[in-house]
Amino acid sequence: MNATPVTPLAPPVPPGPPVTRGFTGRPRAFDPGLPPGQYDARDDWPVLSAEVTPDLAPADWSFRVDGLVDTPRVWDWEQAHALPFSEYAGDIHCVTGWSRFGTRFGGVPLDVFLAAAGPLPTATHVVAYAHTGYTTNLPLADLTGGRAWIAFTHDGAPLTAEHGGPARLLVPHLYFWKSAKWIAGLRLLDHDEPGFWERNGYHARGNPWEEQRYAGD
Ligand SMILES: Nc1nc2c(c(=O)[nH]1)N[C@H]1C(S)=C(S)[C@@H](COP(=O)(O)O)O[C@H]1N2
Ligand SMILES: [Mo]
Repeated sequence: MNATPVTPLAPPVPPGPPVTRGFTGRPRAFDPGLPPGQYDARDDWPVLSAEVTPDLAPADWSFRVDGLVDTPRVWDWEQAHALPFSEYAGDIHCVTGWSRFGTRFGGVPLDVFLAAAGPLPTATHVVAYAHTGYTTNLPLADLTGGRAWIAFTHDGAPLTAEHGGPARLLVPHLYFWKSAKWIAGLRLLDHDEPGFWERNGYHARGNPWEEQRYAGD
């Protein structure tokens, strides 16, 4: 089967006013349990990809940690699956406005990969890069403390290609554009270096609870 082509995102799309639900005429459900300005997408899980979905087999997937580390490391599919797994059960938030309650992802905590590579004391930031060339930057501290994963499953099933399978970064406490699909590696740096959306005006950190959507927010 061929990979499904997805509509590329036009850079950068402001979230705009909430869309009304046609048949009730009521605005979308803004939920007090969600970060400001977000609505509950319910069962809908939109696909948002700037690139065409790659046909990336597990055998062709690898994950590197390089840059300011003691030992640059690379894991293939089997090596990564020999590492301790854990689950994330909770919400995700896209900067375009949709959120999903109670998602469930499985994977390996980033702490495990980082401990193996050994970040140097000078490392403060990370550029996450995908097998497709997509990049996004994050403070190193946002990837530690059991808050970030290399995710292989969603609801117990292998991650589908359009949602980043075979493996994606998952950093659910930040806006979802930080969760790079088809993740290939992390480069540790001693400074912040904007990634794809960040060069196009999006915020360097992207904390949804502080509504850090755009640079300057
Ligand atoms: N490689 C890659 N990763 C990406 C993106 C992308 O365009 N390419 N989009 C980001 C954005 S804006 C969001 S909201 C989520 C979307 O993930 P989903 O398509 O599984 O919902 O992936 C993020 N990771
Ligand atoms: Mo997004």
